[in-house]
Amino acid sequence: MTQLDTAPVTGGTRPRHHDHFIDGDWVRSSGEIIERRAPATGLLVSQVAAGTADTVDRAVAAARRAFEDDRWSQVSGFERAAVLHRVADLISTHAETLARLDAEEVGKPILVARADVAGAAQLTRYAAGLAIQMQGTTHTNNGPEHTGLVLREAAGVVGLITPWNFPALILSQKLPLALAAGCTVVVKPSELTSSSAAAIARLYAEAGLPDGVLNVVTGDGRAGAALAEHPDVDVLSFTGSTATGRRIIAASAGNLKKLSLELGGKAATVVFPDADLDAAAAGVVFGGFFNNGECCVAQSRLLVHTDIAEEFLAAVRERTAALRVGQPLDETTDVGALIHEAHLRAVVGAIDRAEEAGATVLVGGSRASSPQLAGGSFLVPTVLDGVTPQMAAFSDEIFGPVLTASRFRTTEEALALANGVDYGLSNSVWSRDIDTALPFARGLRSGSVYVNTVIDGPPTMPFGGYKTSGIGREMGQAGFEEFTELKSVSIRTGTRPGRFTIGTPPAS
Ligand code: TXE
Repeated sequence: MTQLDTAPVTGGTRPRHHDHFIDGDWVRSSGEIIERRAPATGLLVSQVAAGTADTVDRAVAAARRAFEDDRWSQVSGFERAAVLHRVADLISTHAETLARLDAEEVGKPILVARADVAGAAQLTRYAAGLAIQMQGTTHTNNGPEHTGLVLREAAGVVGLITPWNFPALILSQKLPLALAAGCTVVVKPSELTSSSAAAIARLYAEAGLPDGVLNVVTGDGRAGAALAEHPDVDVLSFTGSTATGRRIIAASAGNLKKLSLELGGKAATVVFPDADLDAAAAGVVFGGFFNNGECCVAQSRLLVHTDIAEEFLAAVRERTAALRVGQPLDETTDVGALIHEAHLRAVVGAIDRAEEAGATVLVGGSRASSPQLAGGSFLVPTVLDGVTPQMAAFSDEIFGPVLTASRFRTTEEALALANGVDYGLSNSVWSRDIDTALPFARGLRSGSVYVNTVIDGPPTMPFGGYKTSGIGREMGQAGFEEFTELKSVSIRTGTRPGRFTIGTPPAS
């Protein structure tokens, strides 16, 4: 069975080292090394090779060779599904190891990391089903002598660039679906959290994925940029910041590659007076602080009706104050360490600026003071009240454990506030009245809406953004189709010659 390199999660003192995975081989690089320190302890936990444009070239060439012979794109969907099912089994077998790698490198609570890995296995199994279901359409609407076939085909070589907040999960929102379609892949994981991607690549190899079908180039934005601009990459799927998404659009212009971009968010969670207020308070706190708030679907803007604002905010404050900030690998931790010290400073800066602009801190607002957490980038979960649309905290993604609170009087005002930001990834609404909740959900300009629930839904539902939250969809049939092309084949039978009048020799 594949041994995954887990030190020092398992107590070792040697940092993990990850090389590039190209054409079935682990390629040791003699160049620059990027070090990763665990954000909770400052301990050096892993080192990755910094991929260059040359490394990306080699990986793309391997993926192209693998795409063009018969080892993957031309095998049956049933064979591809069998490999993906084996990968799903292996992810489940190694679930605890994968979860610990992500918890350590991201700083996220182990309970969240375990749920991520379970999600990764489920997505891989879902993708196996898609491999079998891959199908096009037939068109018999153009007369008896014409038959149209629309073939759904693998799009080619796919580049996947993933972020640090859900390393195993976001990789699995993309990779198995691309493979299910018959594509070959080059992955560039975040330089901050490469270990689970390297481990998952080993599991794909153990499951029998042919060499060259999956390649992993580690490294930072330089490797990502090389992949985004590579002329032989057909599709690029990216999750990360809107700023980097814009750079990727520009970089991809050379060969007009197909893009799928899942970018930032600034979700509103709207609470009406008739909501189940207990459930709503629990949902608001979960939505705001899940995964340390480092989450594109963080429900980071609470909009609460004035009639219940005082009572509801008191409940939210109480629940927030009860969250346990702690070491990521501690089973009782609700909120772990932020991704790195610079990010913690940026989040504290956003809180300070909101206060200067007139917001008040209901709870939290500073880094955790406990001596056990002194070595890491821990922030006390924070609720800011009195946040207005004029403040940056209302519209800018903070990406940390910070919930802003604003009030509304009418449904129209709530909808305008919810939609009044550039992002449109997700929102949520809490009301027991279907006549309130459903029209409100329909009025929201976002790719996902949660009604009386939060950050919820199976992998069969597409996920992606309106407005600056992105282009395209992940998961669901729509996510699968991002990795395919359609080919229309027109077939004519019967009296063909009579149809073509241009170039017909004159009758003599
Ligand atoms: O993201 P980047 P960062 C948001 C969040 C966070 C901010 C910055 O607000 O605070 O982004 O995080 C690769 N061409 N999100 O700096 O830079 C990079 O190596 C191609 C939201 O980590 O977008 C990494 O693999 N690739 C988000 C990936 O892009 C490039 C999740 C993401 O990095 C590149 C993470 C370039 N020019 C952060 N530059 C979400 N949607 O959930 C960097 N990369």
